[in-house]
Amino acid sequence: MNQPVAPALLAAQAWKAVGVARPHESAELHVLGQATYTDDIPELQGTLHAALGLSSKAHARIGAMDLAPVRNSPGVVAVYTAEDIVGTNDCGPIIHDDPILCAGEVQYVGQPIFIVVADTHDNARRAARRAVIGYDELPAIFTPQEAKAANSYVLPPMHLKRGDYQAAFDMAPHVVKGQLFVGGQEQFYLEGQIAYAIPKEDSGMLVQCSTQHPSEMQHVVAHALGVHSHKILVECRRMGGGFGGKESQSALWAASAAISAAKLRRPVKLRADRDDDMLVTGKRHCFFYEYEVGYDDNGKILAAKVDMTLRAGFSADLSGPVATRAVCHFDNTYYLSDVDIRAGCGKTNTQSNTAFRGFGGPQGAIAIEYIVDEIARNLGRDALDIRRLNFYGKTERNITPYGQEIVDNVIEALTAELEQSSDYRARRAAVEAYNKTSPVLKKGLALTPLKFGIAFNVTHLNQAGALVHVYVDGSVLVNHGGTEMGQGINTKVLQVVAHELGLDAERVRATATDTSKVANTSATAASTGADLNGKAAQDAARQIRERLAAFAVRLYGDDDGVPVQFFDNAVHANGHSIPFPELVQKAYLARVQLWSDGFYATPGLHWDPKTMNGHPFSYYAYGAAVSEVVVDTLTGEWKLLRADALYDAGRSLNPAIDLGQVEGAFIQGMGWLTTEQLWWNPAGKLMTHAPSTYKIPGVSDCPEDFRVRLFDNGNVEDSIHRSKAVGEPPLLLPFSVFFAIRDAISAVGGHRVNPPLNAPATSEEILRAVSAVEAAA
Ligand code: MTE
Ligand code: LUZ
Ligand code: MOS
Repeated sequence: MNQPVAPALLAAQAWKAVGVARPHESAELHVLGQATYTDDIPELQGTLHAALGLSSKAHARIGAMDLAPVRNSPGVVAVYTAEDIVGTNDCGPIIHDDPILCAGEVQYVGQPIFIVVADTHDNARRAARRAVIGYDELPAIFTPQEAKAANSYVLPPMHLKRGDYQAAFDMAPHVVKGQLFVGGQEQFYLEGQIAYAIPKEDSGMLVQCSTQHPSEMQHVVAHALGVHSHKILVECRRMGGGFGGKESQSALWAASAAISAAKLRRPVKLRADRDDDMLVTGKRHCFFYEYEVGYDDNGKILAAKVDMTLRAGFSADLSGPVATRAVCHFDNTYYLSDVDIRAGCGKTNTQSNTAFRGFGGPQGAIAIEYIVDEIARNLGRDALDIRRLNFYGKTERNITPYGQEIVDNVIEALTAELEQSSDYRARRAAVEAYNKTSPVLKKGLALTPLKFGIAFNVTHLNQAGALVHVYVDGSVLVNHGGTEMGQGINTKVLQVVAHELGLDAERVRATATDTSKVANTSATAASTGADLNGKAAQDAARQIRERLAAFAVRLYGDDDGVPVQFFDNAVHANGHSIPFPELVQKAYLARVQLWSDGFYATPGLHWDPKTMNGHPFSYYAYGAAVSEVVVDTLTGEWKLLRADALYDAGRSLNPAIDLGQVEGAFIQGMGWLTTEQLWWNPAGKLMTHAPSTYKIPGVSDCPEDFRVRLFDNGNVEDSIHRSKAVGEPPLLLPFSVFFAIRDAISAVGGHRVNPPLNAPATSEEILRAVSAVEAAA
């Protein structure tokens, strides 16, 4: 017991493959243009190309349909409609209200009606335009407000309440009431939707697909073809971005390619052109809010009520879980004692909205931030002080409206650190001074916090599997259920495996996600990819390590209870250091199993969708950001001058990747709240269906002074190496940009009027708010 610590133990403790910044495993391939995306897979001889024929009406009964001109177009091989689908004509992920090909009644402009297969991509697209379709038009609903007025929902509305809202509201000395509209957002993955279906023997099908959810694609394709899942193999090496848009909505493309390939017994590729992709697929849900909040003289919230209506589009898709996440993020970092939160998934004749980074969380939280911002202005106080006053406590005021106790609250410390490092108070004074002498250009400053619950809010999805193979030469291959979309999951998972086996990360390789390797996987979503698959891969690697350790003891003897150590590419047992490949070689000859599967299910989760109560999240991630903008109040143009962001990635598995995720999410969220505007014409056609009219942030929109840091904080939960998820939560950081713009506008009226600013805060919207403030001041 009082022996000195064995040197091998000390060295083992110092060695690590996780928690170190290293490049993305495909970084070099990305830069060289050698990373293979689905469209880069060499095409097989006889490959055909499909395109979809789309509805030109928002809501109509299909009348006479003449597809002869399509069939007679150059290069066309086949045309398929709903009647040609052998199995189930459905690609809805939860509820079966989502036809692959529409029959009878079209529900939005852009809805697929038929598939045309031709010799080339171009011929297929040209042919698809030649259909002559008669429509009997029906009344259409487009906005969430219209849906609400018409009581038109894709799912029953949700309601979460705690305490006695009405009594608390009636007693409150002050109130704010209002409405807010926050627009949707196109995922704008750089690689569009694509699937390449290759028929195999005995009614089998291989589908190469850009998807966050290979298992779901497998199920949808199996159902559409009327075969069992074991006939279908779906593979995805990587996506050029998914951002939620390929969680469920890759299914239409996978199914259409597979239906065609099965009929023709030839490989069929379906690659969406950008305009078609944007016309057909769903986006982030826009939200319409009506709120009513009571507060005291200090700005403490006493009662809060919000009614949110989402634009679900024509079908349910993932709108239910999105709305649930919105309801569970309305509190953000604030304790709300007496609340009444409603959410309705408005049914509209538009694309079926779907997952997008944050998955309703950002939409839930921005409403309370808008309210807090108004309370502060009404009281003439700095919004940071009001935020702080309402923060969740650590030991009291720490139960969320849905009943989960918060045991990892660091928002106060994190905010204090950012307040200091960003020089918030001095800059507030400087902004005020600037605005006094600047009649046209107005500066604005805002600090906004975030809390984000980590886990799928559908409990059973919180599981993952992995396979680790150690080959006889000592090289290691890991395969897991997660998908790579640029976020670095493979890099993190291979670091975890390397760490477990004491190897440099270079010795471990990750391969394509493949439904024949790991079965029944969940979508790589809800930011849980590295959490779940990292744990599963660790489980697999650990089993191999244990077998190798037992084998090393057999060879070299026991070192009085000192465990065999794995580090520095070698195995250290009883004074011997054997290079890893050497021990592996010996183990193989001794017939030790050198591969293993691994599994993980997040413990402690439960959720009752009826009462909207339970413990839906494993833990919370936290963050905060400060943004400073200057707004030209005559033109509505603005610039982000400086942004400081602090994000709690726990014990980061890879700080380089995590910083990249925070920066990317910040800029993406800024685009959502400022420049990215989806616009449908009065007939319901989305007119912003290309980058020419839909403005995502460019490099020049990034702040020149951008200070992003990770907050040092180990996860209190036993997550993979005590890290925290990073994929989605930082999308809430640019709330600070939106509220800095609102602050600048408010300076026009001497901060006496709450600017009625909706999102996105485009130049037009900013000007509208400036005029409203001027009129009211
Ligand atoms: N980062 C990149 N580069 N590309 C993406 O498509 N998707 C985001 C986020 N970061 C995305 C991304 C979304 S929506 C999610 S849910 C997570 O990554 C999923 O990956 P993870 O769970 O492995 O973090
Ligand atoms: N829940 C969630 C989900 O919180 N995030 C998701 O991405 C998701 N996807 C499907 C079902 N539930
Ligand atoms: Mo991310 S929206 O959960 O795919």
